Amino acid sequence: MLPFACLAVLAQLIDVSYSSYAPVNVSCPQDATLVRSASSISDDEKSWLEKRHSVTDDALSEFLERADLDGFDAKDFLNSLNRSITIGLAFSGGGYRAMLNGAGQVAALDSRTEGANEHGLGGLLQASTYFVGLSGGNWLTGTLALNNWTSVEEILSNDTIWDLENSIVTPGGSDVFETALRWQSIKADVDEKAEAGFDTSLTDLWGRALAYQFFGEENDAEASLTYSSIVDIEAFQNGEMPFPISIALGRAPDTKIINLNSTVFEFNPFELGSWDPSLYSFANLKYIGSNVTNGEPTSDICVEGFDNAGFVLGTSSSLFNTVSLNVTGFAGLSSSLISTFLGGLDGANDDVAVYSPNPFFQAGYASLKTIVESEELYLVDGGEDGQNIPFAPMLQQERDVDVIFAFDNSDNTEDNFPDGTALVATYNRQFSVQGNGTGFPYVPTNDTFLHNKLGEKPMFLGCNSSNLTDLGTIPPLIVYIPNIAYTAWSNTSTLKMSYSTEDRNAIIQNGFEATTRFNLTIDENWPKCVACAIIHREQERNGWGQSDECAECFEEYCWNGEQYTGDDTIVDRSFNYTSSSNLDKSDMSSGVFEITVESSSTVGGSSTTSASDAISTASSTSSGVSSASSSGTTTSASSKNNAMMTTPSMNFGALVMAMGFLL
Ligand SMILES: *[C@@H]1O[C@H](CO)[C@@H](O)[C@H](O)[C@H]1NC(C)=O
Ligand SMILES: *[C@@H]1O[C@H](CO)[C@@H](O)[C@H](O)[C@H]1NC(C)=O
Ligand SMILES: *[C@@H]1O[C@H](CO)[C@@H](O)[C@H](O)[C@H]1NC(C)=O
Ligand SMILES: *[C@@H]1O[C@H](CO)[C@@H](O)[C@H](O)[C@H]1NC(C)=O
Ligand SMILES: *[C@@H]1O[C@H](CO)[C@@H](O)[C@H](O)[C@H]1NC(C)=O
Ligand SMILES: *[C@@H]1O[C@H](CO)[C@@H](O)[C@H](O)[C@H]1NC(C)=O
Ligand SMILES: *[C@@H]1O[C@H](CO)[C@@H](O)[C@H](O)[C@H]1NC(C)=O
Ligand SMILES: *[C@@H]1O[C@H](CO)[C@@H](O)[C@H](O)[C@H]1NC(C)=O
Ligand SMILES: *[C@@H]1O[C@H](CO)[C@@H](O)[C@H](O)[C@H]1NC(C)=O
Ligand SMILES: *[C@@H]1O[C@H](CO)[C@@H](O)[C@H](O)[C@H]1NC(C)=O
Ligand SMILES: *[C@@H]1O[C@H](CO)[C@@H](O)[C@H](O)[C@H]1NC(C)=O
Ligand SMILES: CC(=O)N[C@H]1CO[C@H](CO)[C@@H](O)[C@@H]1O
Repeated sequence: MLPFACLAVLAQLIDVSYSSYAPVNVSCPQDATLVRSASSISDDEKSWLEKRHSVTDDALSEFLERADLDGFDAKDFLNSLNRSITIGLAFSGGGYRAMLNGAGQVAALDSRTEGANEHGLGGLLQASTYFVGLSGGNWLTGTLALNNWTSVEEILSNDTIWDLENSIVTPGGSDVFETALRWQSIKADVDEKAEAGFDTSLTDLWGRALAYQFFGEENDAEASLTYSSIVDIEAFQNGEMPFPISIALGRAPDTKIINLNSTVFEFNPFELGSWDPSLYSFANLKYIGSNVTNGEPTSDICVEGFDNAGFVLGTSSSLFNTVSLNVTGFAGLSSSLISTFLGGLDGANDDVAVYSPNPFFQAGYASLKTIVESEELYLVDGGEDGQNIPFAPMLQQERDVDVIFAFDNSDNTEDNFPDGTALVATYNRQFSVQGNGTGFPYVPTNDTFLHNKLGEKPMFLGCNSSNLTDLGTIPPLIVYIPNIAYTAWSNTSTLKMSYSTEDRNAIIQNGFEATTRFNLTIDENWPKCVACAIIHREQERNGWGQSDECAECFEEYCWNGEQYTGDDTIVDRSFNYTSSSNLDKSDMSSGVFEITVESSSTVGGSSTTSASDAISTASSTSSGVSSASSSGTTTSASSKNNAMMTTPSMNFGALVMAMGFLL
């Protein structure tokens, strides 16, 4: 045990002054308003898309040729269209489970991955336009994009990125000094932002800590790296990488987030904003942090650097609010420790990422004034409204997406597999005011999903446009790919904070297999069927028929549209997901499968679950949002074992607990 005082002395001995995390003053860009209406995509995105589409057209042509559909000439087909086919990828939330499964899933689409072209869907990533992540999924998309558009294979050969052997809370492992120094330097960075006059929140600490895992330790974990700096990456400028987007939710002060009212924000390399009527505005991302009124800077001095990369990735995954914070409620922890880590933080809103000043202050485009009237903007974890797969940016008609590949690594069931709840949330939202003309195809209910074992293989939704004419608009076709366990128990807890390199790699490999129908051994025609899904909306638009081969694929993979209404929905994992699975239920008690404590999700100020309760009894009561699958906190706490002591969770309560042990 290292006495706390000792740490304080240590901190003074070491130079912990870094100059780069705090935002800086710059002169404002000339005659530019910093906020615009969401009535279209930005001019920047438009001109970027031209470059990207010339790359995706070629990549898609190659992908379709490799798929080798009967009597189909890919070049002729694409040339006969008067537009480019737009493909989007969506990676769900679910902590490190989602990041790692997502890594395997994206590797299966990446022609840079060994074996992806031979027994996977290699080239699909190169043919995709949008690359959207939420929470744990945004750690994946953000790590790839912000490391100079690296690949999963490159990351695995790099021993500093995604080193999860030690948890984020105790990065030094058994080396308590290393851990103490790490937190000390994180604290110094956040203090510096506060000293520069900005409100800080726990998400600042969280985002800085994440940065060490995503960007390596050099340069103080890239303390000054911003999300908007993606526009400087050569691969982005040349249109050689897809358009990364990270999702978060807006929360008006003292409100709860519910699905139909949430404001879905997107961070993209150019902008931060929302298509939802409650905001309907986009702000120039590089200058958020500047004082503005309706997008007009209030002085000549603007601010840059607020969109710190770690902070943005932390915002999308700001899970702190799944356990309401009650700092004074922590028994047995010295108040000096707490005040050290919370000193200078704004106590009232510790559970959200604080964006102050609000870039949308008095913006004139919102139909609901709650967000634009506040001087601060509060953002929370992107999955809190149950929409754990980030579809929203790709359902906007302005973006004109043909097909979305949706990777669902949610933990809806007792044993942390998805049950399609995220699909239901997005389906329902289209009929609310916030839906605003977005369409989403009919989806199976969770009961149907479980009863019909729809989690055992990929599924196409919205196959037939003529059955979708009652919806506001014809939505993209959805290719849904769930987390399926073939060679590793990939259903780890959302709150599992450390992974041995072996387990990490096993889950990534399994993600590849889940995306490729077990390396095409279950269905060698899988790439053909994916090709059929990609070209389908264009065939429909042009009134071209589908080949027999594609019709067979649709028979195999399209949801039949029938809902199950009985009550036999219990899933017994002793069945094989497929006969090719190498796993057996008995493995579940060992290997990488692990059960850990979770607390039920509570959002907003009115439902409070004291963190100390959650920690000491692992049972919490909640009047919060029951449908929030978030990054996977649906399951009630009491049904899971208390393993908090050995598996610190990513909520702040555990962070303080762990520091308590350490010190
Ligand atoms: C930035 O400008 C504001 C307003 O002029 C000033 O109060 C603040 O001290 C400046 N910050 C720095 C770091 O110079
Ligand atoms: C593209 O082709 C479709 C179908 O042939 C047609 O309806 C549409 O007007 C065309 N759009 C443009 C911009 O040429
Ligand atoms: C599936 O393919 C991946 C990528 O080539 C490979 O790493 C993995 O070992 C393969 N799985 C099996 C079961 O052969
Ligand atoms: C980024 O990657 C490109 C290759 O895609 C390489 O040419 C360039 O040097 C890299 N830039 C940095 C800063 O590493
Ligand atoms: C690992 O990644 C970091 C950060 O991008 C980079 O500086 C370093 O050179 C990489 N190391 C290896 C061995 O590739
Ligand atoms: C949701 O939005 C509707 C329409 O603006 C409003 O009437 C309702 O009170 C909101 N519900 C919540 C819980 O904020
Ligand atoms: C922004 O406004 C706040 C509050 O009025 C002020 O403290 C700060 O100095 C301003 N920042 C700049 C860069 O003008
Ligand atoms: C926080 O915890 C203290 C001590 O357990 C308790 O008295 C107080 O009511 C709690 N506050 C809230 C907002 O739950
Ligand atoms: C399906 O979802 C509903 C609503 O969220 C929930 O009440 C029900 O328990 C779920 N069914 C199963 C089998 O999990
Ligand atoms: C077709 O539309 C009906 C509603 O009109 C819906 O209930 C059904 O599930 C849809 N079928 C498919 C395959 O989506
Ligand atoms: C599991 O797969 C094996 C091998 O294909 C098969 O023999 C067995 O019947 C399957 N078990 C279940 C419960 O489906
Ligand atoms: C298609 C559609 O309904 N668009 C609306 C979205 O919301 C904005 C702002 O409220 C309206 O102006 C659009 O007409």
